[in-house]
Amino acid sequence: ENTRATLLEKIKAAMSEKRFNHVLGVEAAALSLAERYGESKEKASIAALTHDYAKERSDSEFKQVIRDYDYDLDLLNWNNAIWHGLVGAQFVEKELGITDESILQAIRLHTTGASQMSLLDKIIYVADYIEAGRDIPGVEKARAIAKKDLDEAVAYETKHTLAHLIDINAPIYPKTIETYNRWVAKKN
Ligand code: DGI
Ligand code: FE
Ligand code: FE
Ligand code: FE
Repeated sequence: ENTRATLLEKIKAAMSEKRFNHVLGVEAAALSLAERYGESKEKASIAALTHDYAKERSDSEFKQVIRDYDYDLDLLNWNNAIWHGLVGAQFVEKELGITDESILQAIRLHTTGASQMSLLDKIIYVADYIEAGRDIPGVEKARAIAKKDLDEAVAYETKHTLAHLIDINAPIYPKTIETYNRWVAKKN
């Protein structure tokens, strides 16, 4: 049975103490956004606690899941940064028994965002960026925006993440571009 205590225990066992503290910070930020914007706090809590559950899995585990569960095989050309959410939701479903599709989707989209995002998707995407332990340049601005306009916070985070990735010559996953086009460029 998935009481909060058993869920926390499984999550703690799956990651470093540093990452576990990040997850608790994301939960606190997500609960605050859920309160402010009218989302289920229980869903926000579970999605936040599980969003990085698979992040410390090996590349070979991800590749096996991509092959075994009929994911787009182009995913094999990417890496943990892209896999741990998009494919990581599969581990959350299978190992933690979480079947709520809205929670699984928020986990899938938490790194890249998407052109279409539910309120819960936006809350997890933004909470991951603004949680109290984060020390990203501009995070204070992101926190202030998140209190006023969640869509604007999605846009701010997307723009700054993309600018950083370009700065370091990182490959951009197509879904990240889709998120930029919809929420930053506001292209229909
Ligand atoms: O798992 P977290 O560190 O809490 O945060 P995250 O899941 O939002 O981001 C993980 C990493 O993924 C972060 O370093 C930014 C990076 N990322 C996001 N979009 C893309 C990306 N990396 C690449 N190469 N391409 C992307 O499109
Ligand atoms: Fe993540
Ligand atoms: Fe993020
Ligand atoms: Fe995270």
